[in-house]
Amino acid sequence: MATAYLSLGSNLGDRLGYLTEAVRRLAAPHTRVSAVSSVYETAPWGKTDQPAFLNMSVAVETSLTPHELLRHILSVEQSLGRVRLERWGPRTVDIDLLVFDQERVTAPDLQVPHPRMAERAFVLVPLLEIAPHLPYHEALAALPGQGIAVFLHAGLFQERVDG
Ligand code: GSY
Repeated sequence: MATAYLSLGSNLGDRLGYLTEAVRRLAAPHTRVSAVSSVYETAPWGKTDQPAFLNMSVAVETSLTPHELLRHILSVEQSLGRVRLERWGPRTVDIDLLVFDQERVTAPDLQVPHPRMAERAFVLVPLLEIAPHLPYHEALAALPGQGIAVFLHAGLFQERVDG
C-alpha cells in the first residue's frame, strides 16, 4: 500500500457539495481515504477574476500505481461534471495528485511530486495540516499571504462525508 496526498478545489456551484461528493467517490476497493483536512476558502490564484475557491487535501492509502490513481482521479472529476473550458478557469472540482510515497514520476501526463505545489499556499496549508512531516514548511513560510481562511473544520467535513 502506498500513501498519496491529493489537493481538491472547487469554485463553481455548490462548492462544498462537490468536495464532499468527490471525497466519497475517491473511496474505492483499491483506494481508502485515510485523512481529510479542513476546508479552506481561498482567493483565486492565477486568473484572479473568478469566484473564490474552497480547497482541501486528503490522504489516500492505495494499491494502485501513480498512473492508475491518476485515472481514478480523472474519472471522479469527470463524474462530477468537470469540464476543462479554460486552463486557469472556474471548475466544479479539480483534483491534483501531489505526492505518492517517495516516488518521483516525470511523464508527459503526470509529474509527482506536483511541480507547482510549493508555489501555492492554497495547496500547502491543507496538505501540511494532515501531513506535517512533509518538507514544505519553508516553502509555505516564503509565500506571501494568499487570503486563506478556514471554512469548515476537518471533523465537521468528515461528518458530511459519512452523512
Ligand atoms: O490549481 C487548481 C485550480 N486553481 C485554484 C485553486 O484550487 N484555488 C485557488 N485559490 N486558486 C486557484 N487557481 C486555480 S487554476
